[in-house]
Amino acid sequence: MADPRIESIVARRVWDSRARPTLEAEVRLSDGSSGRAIAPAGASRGSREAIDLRDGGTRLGGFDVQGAIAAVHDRIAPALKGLTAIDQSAVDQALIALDPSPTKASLGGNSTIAVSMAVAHAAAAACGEPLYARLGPASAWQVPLPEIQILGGGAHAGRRIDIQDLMVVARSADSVEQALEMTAEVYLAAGRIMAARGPLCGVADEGGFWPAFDSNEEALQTLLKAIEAAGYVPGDEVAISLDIAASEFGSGGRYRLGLERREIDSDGMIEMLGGWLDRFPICSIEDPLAEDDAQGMRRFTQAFGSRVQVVGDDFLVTRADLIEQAAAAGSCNTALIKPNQIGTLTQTHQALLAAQARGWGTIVSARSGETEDSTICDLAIGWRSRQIKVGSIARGERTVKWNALIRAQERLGSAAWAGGRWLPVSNA
Ligand code: 2PG
Ligand code: MG
Repeated sequence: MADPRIESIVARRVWDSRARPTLEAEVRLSDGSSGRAIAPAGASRGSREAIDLRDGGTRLGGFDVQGAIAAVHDRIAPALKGLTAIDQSAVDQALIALDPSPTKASLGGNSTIAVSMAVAHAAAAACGEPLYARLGPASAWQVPLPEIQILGGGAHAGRRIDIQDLMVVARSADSVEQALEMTAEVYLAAGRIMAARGPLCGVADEGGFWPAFDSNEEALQTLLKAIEAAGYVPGDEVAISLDIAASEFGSGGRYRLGLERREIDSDGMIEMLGGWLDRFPICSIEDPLAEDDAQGMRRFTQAFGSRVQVVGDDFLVTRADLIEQAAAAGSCNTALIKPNQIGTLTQTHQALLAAQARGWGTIVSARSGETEDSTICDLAIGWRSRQIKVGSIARGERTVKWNALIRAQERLGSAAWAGGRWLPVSNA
């Protein structure tokens, strides 16, 4: 039978976890198979990442996506019609040819990533395989180690504290099942501790508890207490992972700690974070300095890169060229991989391969605005990314991803588990 070709592409408006519109693409193939995917949306965005094409104005806060939907119908669909769906690279090249700008400035990364992922799902359906099975050889499939948010902050919690994500990694877990159970125990313990201190104020955008604290460090102490209260050995069994998201409160080498009402420079940040690495069992730290602070990022990595995973998110924006530059400069040792930061699956894979080729770690990541789309789980498994980041263990747009990993682990068996013992702990 001839390889199925793309027959039609339809885009429609659907909704994300922040009551904002987003775009779903549905691709139909000549053999009757189909696939769909939904674009996620970030709140703490790197300035060099692909744009989200939004309508602007006052309706729906300016977030409507009629323009992005029109871009799919008027420009993308005619260009992709007739292409072989199982040749993802050719499909993505056609998308890139329509908008070669690194930020997908005219089509929007939301339009292109929804279509790129929907084509991949349609091709998998045509082949009768799960998507991850088409992304790499069976010997490479791996169920990734999750980092899971317990407390939300920064741009996801009205900047109530400066740090954005306070997460845990179940280092000693023997399966993703166990990692999720351990994380749930920590989450529930954190909820009890916070309720005992005063009213629980609900959850932040990614399902972690709303951070009603007087300082950033108090949030860290609470997380440590929650790990202990859940009965785990901090560091050895359950370690802390932070996303500082420093670009949200720092630029030009100055960092404004809103909650503590003080401003520090790059050295001050490195010193403050270094103190946390000494005092808390931290295994990973993301965007410790702002995206424009290449010097600071290099100095931080030189000082602490052997003790902790240093992750670039806003700093690298899933771009292979920026990952190569950072590796050459000695900045970061791990790349966060977000498909909508670059806009096609092929370019996302190139970024992941660039990181892996330099011996770096990779963390495939969701966004703060999410839906029931769980494509990133397939990417992490099929591309053998050792780690994954999805937000918390509460709210359906998060648990749909964790539950997908549970099913995958069941199918692939315990040998496919990435494990977590290999991650260093900063104060061990
Ligand atoms: C991040 C993500 C997820 P956002 O910064 O890593 O926490 O947030 O999607 O808002 O960029
Ligand atoms: Mg981040």
